[in-house]
Amino acid sequence: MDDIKSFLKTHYKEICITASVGIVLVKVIKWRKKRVKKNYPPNTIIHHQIGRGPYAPSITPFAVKLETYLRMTKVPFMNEHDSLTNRSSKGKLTWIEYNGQEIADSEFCIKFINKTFNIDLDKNFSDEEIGAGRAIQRMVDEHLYWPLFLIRWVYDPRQGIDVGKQLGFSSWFMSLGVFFAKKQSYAQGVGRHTEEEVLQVMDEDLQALSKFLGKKKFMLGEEASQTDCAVFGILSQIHWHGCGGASEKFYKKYPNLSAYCERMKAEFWPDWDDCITHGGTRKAPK
Ligand SMILES: N[C@@H](CCC(=O)N[C@@H](CS)C(=O)NCC(=O)O)C(=O)O
Repeated sequence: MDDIKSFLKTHYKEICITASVGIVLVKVIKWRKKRVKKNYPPNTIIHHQIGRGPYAPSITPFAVKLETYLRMTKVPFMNEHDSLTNRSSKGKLTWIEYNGQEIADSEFCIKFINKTFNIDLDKNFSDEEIGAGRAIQRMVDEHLYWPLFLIRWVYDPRQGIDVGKQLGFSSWFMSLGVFFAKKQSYAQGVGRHTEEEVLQVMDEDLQALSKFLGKKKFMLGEEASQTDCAVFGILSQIHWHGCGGASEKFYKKYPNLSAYCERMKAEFWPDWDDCITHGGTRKAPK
């Protein structure tokens, strides 16, 4: 008995967290089971995303990336703002559905769109440019995302857009979010660095983007490409959603990135003001 008591005493934090996670998981599983599949218009991409953001169309870089691609390619699509609870088969937030077929992960979605609608935005670029574009996409999606994630969830969660407030999390739920954010970023690897090191690698990625962009209109040249969607998705979070003091401080050093964001917005989001909640003061009509 004493053993049990001392175990409970020393592990009460882990027990509480495990129990809370269990309750949340059971609720989500039950909810997903109850979910009724909706009928959508045929031959239309249904973009499941989490709802509009306060100053950019989403607080998720991957949703901004994918919707920018849908706009760039002009394929028929509609948004369904439900993916906070209705996640992809891979458990992530932005995904698409087409004539009942579900596709998860923004890059796989783009591949699917290209194949289905016979699109090749890369056709006017050289192999070297296409190769560089792929490397940049991987850098922003798979690396630069993580410092932003850590700033947003762990280092500075109340700064910038205050992610907990955006998602309607109570402070208890937010602590759970921070716990999982630490675990995820540790497993990915970037979360093993010190905060100073993380900010340093973030600055290096921004500098690389700025140097590569130089005076060009878009990442690969005068024409927009697939790469621009990933870059704009991530930069939109720094440019419009602040993400706390640290990222803004670095970002200010690269005015060509800032001008690039405004250019992407003007080119692909003429209805931007209808796609944001203006700091949460109103419902976005689109
Ligand atoms: N590789 C994925 C990444 C998507 C992703 O990481 N989304 C985040 C939101 S920004 C997410 O779903 N996080 C929730 C979670 O990991 O549980 C893609 O390109 O779609």
